[in-house]
Amino acid sequence: MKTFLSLTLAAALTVAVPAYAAENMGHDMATHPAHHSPAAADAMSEGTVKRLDPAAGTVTLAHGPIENLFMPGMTMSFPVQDPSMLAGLSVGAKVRFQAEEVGEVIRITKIELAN
Ligand SMILES: [Cu+2]
Repeated sequence: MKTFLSLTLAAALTVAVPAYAAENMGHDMATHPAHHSPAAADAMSEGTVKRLDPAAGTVTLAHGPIENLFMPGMTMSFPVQDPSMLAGLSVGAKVRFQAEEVGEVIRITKIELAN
């Protein structure tokens, strides 16, 4: 009887552990795609320039997920920290950028051409 219980327990664990791990992995990949990146804290987000407004100091980006802001991909306008950061950018350019939330305002603190 003791042997039977041990085998049953071992079988249950063998099945339960991989199922749990697989479920967790799926969750992570779906909601936090860059979570395990070693440089996640200051990772650059990616985007494409859709519109530039140097007078207003804003750039509209179609951006991918912004990990540090928990923001999914979308198209939106960002104020930049300094309008001079827009120099060298053009509509259609692929960029990497860092966006930070200061108070209630999200600003781009770094932006560069991706290639
Ligand atoms: Cu956004």
